[in-house]
Amino acid sequence: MILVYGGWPTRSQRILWLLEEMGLPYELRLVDLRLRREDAEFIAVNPSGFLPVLKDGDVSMIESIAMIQYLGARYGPSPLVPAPDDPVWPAFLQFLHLGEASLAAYLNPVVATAFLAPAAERDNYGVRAAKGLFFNRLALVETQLEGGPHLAGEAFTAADISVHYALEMGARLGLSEEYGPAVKAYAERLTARPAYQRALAKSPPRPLGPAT
Ligand SMILES: N[C@@H](CCC(=O)N[C@@H](CS)C(=O)NCC(=O)O)C(=O)O
Repeated sequence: MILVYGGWPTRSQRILWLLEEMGLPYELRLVDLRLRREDAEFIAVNPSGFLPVLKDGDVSMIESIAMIQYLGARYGPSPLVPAPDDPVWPAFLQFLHLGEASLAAYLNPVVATAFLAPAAERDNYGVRAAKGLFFNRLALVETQLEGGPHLAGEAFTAADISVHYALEMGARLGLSEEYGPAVKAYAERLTARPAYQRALAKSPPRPLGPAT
């Protein structure tokens, strides 16, 4: 049985949503991001202490985009994870990775600063630069969506799941007012998907920020 360590709001959303879309059975082991260092079982599977972790038999993985590629290859074929002979494959791969490497990853220091930094250090050059890089790359998403309903073309794929997580992360940081019209409409449309709603129902959102 596939086991996912995580819960809302973390990148485990990507994996839970994909598993629901693919109709694969899985178990969710909730890990509270704020208390993870005290969760000995979780720290044993990822000593660096970040989420999500995916376990599948002897397989143990700690990068969400790699997990998406693993699940598609191991349990596909699936239209969610197009194959190399599919004409949409290059666009799929590009936006699949852009969602983490060029969007969500830039927001990690913004989250840490917003929730953990002393008030006087919240608005600093590094955070402004990270937000600038996020919006610079987000412009590519806006342009792509002006040409079609999803990032790899007509069909919804896991590239949309990847990027959507970054959009939610930005929204939690109060950045969504600055999203373009195509991105705003797309974010709302994707959230209405039944598989997204099923995944969310299994893992009610927890607050970000330090445990009280
Ligand atoms: N590139 C990794 C990023 C993982 C990551 O940053 N996870 C966040 C939660 S969504 C986390 O655990 N942050 C706390 C930390 O890095 O210590 C992935 O895509 O899985």
